[in-house]
Amino acid sequence: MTKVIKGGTIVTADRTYEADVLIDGETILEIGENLKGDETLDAEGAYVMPGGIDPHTHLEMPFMGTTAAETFESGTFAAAAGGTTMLVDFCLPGEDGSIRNAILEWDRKSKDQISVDISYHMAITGWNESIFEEMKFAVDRGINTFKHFMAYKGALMVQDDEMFASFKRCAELGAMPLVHAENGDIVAELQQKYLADGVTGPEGHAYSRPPEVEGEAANRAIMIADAAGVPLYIVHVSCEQAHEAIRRARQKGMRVYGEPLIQHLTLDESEYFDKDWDYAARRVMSPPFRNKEHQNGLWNGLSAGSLQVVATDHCAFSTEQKRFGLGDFTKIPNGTGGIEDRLSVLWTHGVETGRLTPEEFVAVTSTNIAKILNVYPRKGAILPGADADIVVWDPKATRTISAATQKSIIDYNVFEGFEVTGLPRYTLSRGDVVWAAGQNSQPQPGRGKFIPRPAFPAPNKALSTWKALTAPRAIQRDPLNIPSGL
Ligand code: DUC
Ligand code: ZN
Ligand code: ZN
Ligand code: ZN
Repeated sequence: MTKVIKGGTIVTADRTYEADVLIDGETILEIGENLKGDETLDAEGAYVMPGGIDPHTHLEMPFMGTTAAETFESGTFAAAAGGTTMLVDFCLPGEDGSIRNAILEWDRKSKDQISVDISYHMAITGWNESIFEEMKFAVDRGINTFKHFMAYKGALMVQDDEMFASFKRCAELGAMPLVHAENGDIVAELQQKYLADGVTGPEGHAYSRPPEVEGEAANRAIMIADAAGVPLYIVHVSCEQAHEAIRRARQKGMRVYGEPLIQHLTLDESEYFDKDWDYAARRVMSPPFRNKEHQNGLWNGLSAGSLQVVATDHCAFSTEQKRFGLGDFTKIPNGTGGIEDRLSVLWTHGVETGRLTPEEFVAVTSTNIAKILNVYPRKGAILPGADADIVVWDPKATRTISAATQKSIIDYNVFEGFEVTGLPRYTLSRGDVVWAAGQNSQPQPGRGKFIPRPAFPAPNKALSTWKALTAPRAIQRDPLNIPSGL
């Protein structure tokens, strides 16, 4: 069974050209002119792009005394409706701390529900050497990224020695560490200070997590990764302090990647102040939304290449769940959604405004992600042999974002009222049309697959600039690589 996507303009991360795409079963067979297939999808007036990849979601994840309400079924339906064909979800060990059991649990929960493809990042929430054996199991199963929380003291937070041990093991296994960069000790103390001062509402969340705590943690994680000789991916970069750390590291030759969220790019801290409690609490996430200056910095980073990908950190709670934090902002479940709206909001606020080219849009929503997470060119590419994960993008279609019409099962949307231009006409996942504008039909739960992401190529000395730890004594330099003056 073949399909041809006809009459569209193909946009990849490096070029834009007119051609048809012939799909045979699950993969792209040919790209060229006047192609014919058993079935034709009309792409006149549309762009044909690699399907979006959301590198950061938390579906049905137990967190802060409750469980994220977006399910694998509703989350992947929302993804498909928004042009996203793969997501990378965070797999979190349970009470027993076992990575192996966490993978089995995530497989069990997701298998019959997912309608687009997924992959996992594994969370490291503590350290002992037996975890190393389990990390091997994860890497063998195609999980090549390990997330470390530097915040959430008393729950998920890891200490520097635990991170260093884990990062060194990542280096050995050809895996890459990820960090949630916020200084959890300082956050915990600021939370108590604001509560003691009588600040109990959602604004206290923003006050207690200032950009400085994020910048400090980003710098610390970069140093630890460098010492361990491993690349580093910093999730939800929200401020200039963290961005600056990444920029500086990259300039020095370190492989450090930064992931801003569509929320931080378009929503600012005014969402927390002088608003009703529910409105503000629905927007509580970590890190919190920042001011316009930080926001502009993130946009600049995307165009300059110092930030490489755009994610959502989709971790969605109902209003009822948010109300667990009435009277104490530290108990408001942290998280917002965006899985369905990431592409259209980024197109509207990025491409339509001239901040990003269409090619850059494809790079930051798909291709760069596939490359950084080692699943390219199976995903993130319009090339013969690649999975036919494609979005036929109508740059003229418009929508007013609203919880009333979304596929997500959450009772609100942080982008409520946003007017967007640019929406999927068709979303294809491994050759199947999983979304067609106007048809509104739900893709088949369970058709999505787990996509293994193999270990990265052999650890390489080029991954570290910290010669002091690896070089023979005679040529040791100080940690900043400043010549010793001899
Ligand atoms: N931040 C959130 O807002 N939610 C989930 C986890 C996180 O780090
Ligand atoms: Zn996080
Ligand atoms: Zn998060
Ligand atoms: Zn997250």
